[in-house]
Amino acid sequence: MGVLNVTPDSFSDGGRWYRRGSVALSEILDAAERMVEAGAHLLDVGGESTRPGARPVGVQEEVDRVLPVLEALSRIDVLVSLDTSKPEVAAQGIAAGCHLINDVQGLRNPEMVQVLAGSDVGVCVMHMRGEPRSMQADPRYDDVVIEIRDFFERQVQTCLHAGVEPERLALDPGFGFGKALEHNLTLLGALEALRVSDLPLLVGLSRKSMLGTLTGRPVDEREVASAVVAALAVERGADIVRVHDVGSTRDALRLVEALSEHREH
Ligand code: HH2
Repeated sequence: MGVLNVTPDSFSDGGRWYRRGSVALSEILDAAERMVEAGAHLLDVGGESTRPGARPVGVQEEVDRVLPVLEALSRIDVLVSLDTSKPEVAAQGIAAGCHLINDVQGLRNPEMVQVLAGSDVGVCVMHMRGEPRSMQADPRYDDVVIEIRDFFERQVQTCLHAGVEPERLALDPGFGFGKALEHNLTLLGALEALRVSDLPLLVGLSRKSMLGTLTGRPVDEREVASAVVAALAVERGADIVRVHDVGSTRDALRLVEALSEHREH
């Protein structure tokens, strides 16, 4: 899953495709095509940054950012995901043809569940502790794996009761969303233990501050670390990786695939 943020303030690609209130549509289309050529199967379009401390945006502002991009992407052959937690934005994205709603608030808003139940798109349910404004202020868990697994189980049940078929669901532990470094590392080491009902696991570690802490590198120098950690995540059970650098991730995943075929020899 390649990341395309149409925001002025995302932590790594903020301002790249969205400047002075307007969407750089032809540039974003070029970037999308490059990601697809590099091996992305799915592109994740986001109109609101969720980095710690980010300013929330209103419905209309988010729609104005993402809708032209969704319409433009419908012209290329790729699955498109919309990263939103607002049911009104999701409804408009679905009408514009997106294939998946990626909700970093994990369907906290019951209206989101209703919008999804009335559609046939895929759904990524991500775990976030608290709100982006304050989520990194001393997050604590008794047992981070059990708490996130319980959360997944509850949200899956909510979806099933509302009529969202299980084949449409993917689950994401939400690395860096209300988690300290030790929680992120524990989760990465326990991915399979998070799996609920055999549903696919999505993970987003690309360029995140955890990688900065571990390597000492600023956000624009975390490509290698991101590719390595994506490969490790896939080895440990991740089914979808959300990344900014598709080509290097693809290389790392090819190596994992080749090596795992020869594991027993
Ligand atoms: N991480 C970010 C945004 N959306 N969605 C899922 N499912 N999983 C993630 O880990 C995830 C996500 C944060 O990264 P980014 O979009 O690059 O930054 P920002 O939130 O600042 O736009």
